[in-house]
Amino acid sequence: QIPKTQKAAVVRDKKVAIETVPVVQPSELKVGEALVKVLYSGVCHTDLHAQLGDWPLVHKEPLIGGHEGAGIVVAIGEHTDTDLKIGDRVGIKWLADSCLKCDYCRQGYEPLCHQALCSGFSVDGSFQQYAVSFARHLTKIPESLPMDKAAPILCAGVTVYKALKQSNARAGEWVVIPGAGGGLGHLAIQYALYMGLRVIAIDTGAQKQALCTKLGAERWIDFRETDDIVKAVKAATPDGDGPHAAIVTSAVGAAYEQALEYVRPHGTVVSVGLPPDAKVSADVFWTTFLEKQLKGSYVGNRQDAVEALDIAASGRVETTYTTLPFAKLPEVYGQMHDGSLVGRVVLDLWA
Ligand code: 8ID
Ligand code: ZN
Repeated sequence: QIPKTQKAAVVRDKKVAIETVPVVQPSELKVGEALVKVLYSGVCHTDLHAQLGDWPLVHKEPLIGGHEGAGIVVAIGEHTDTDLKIGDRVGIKWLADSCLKCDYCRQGYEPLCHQALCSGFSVDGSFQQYAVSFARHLTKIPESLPMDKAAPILCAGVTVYKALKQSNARAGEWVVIPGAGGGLGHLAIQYALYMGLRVIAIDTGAQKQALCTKLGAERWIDFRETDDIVKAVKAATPDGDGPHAAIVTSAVGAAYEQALEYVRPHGTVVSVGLPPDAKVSADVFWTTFLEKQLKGSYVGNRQDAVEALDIAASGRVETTYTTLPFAKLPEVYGQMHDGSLVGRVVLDLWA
């Protein structure tokens, strides 16, 4: 019942096209691998970076992108040590595999494993109807969470949830989210509220403003209409000292420029967005004198993924997305590139 061919979005030479490609058959799976029938996949800005080839990293070529895949296990490689069963609902996340034995994996820093493999980058991802993934890194999707709603949690959700944990911001404190109207940002607003934080959203345009406000951001700053971002962010907190943390989810470097300036003394800037060639400039005197911190946060581990999905299953976090047929992917990249996408797009692989 597994077909011989399928539809896949294939990147070649910085261009993406929907093609018909072979399906890896169950008998071809290696130990540790599982075949997942992908129902939905979210589209992350990372997929666009991969297509454009703008990161200082090399991906496989040709490449099938996608790393927010929600699907069903249809086959498992022989002799695989796993609790997964055929029919299980699972998520394919960015981290496709890691060794689980090294220093980093043992401490739960799985994304830092030297043997880490990334879905839709170093191995083919979820922009195909049948994806091969690794049983030990697939994440079970809670029964009560619909598959389309689960998809964006597998990268955007887990990433911002982890970043918020890394910020050390506690209930009652303020967090600013540059990029709040995008895929990661609109989920960051919701996870922040779930953690009891108060939210300042930065992005641009009436639609993103409406979304951020609806989701519970108490302050809105339009980066295109504001001359002095530092002043505006500081003024947005009751004592004028600025927020306790910034979760920067913008895909362009400009959003990083003032972040260390506007967080309050002892505040933390968590860098999440991955613009190529961007720099954060930190004034050594004031960073030291005011005890400010800059931290990078890169996706999350298996446990973060389970927690992020659980919170979504509770209904406290919900993706604002548009579901589109698979074939629309190139157009979605276009909108993402010009910044007009609000929230997330989820592709229906079978529409
Ligand atoms: O693990 C990680 N660190 C991780 C995981 C997943 C994604 C990092 N990322 C990276 C992506 O590779 C990308 O660089 O996070 C970035 C954002 O991904 P996304 O949320 O999927 O992108 P989006 O939906 O396009 O949202 C970006 C938002 O930023 C706004 C845009 O308007 C958009 O809403 N933005 C821009 I462009 N410039 C801004 C600025 N100067 C800005 N917001 C505030 N200030
Ligand atoms: Zn992603």
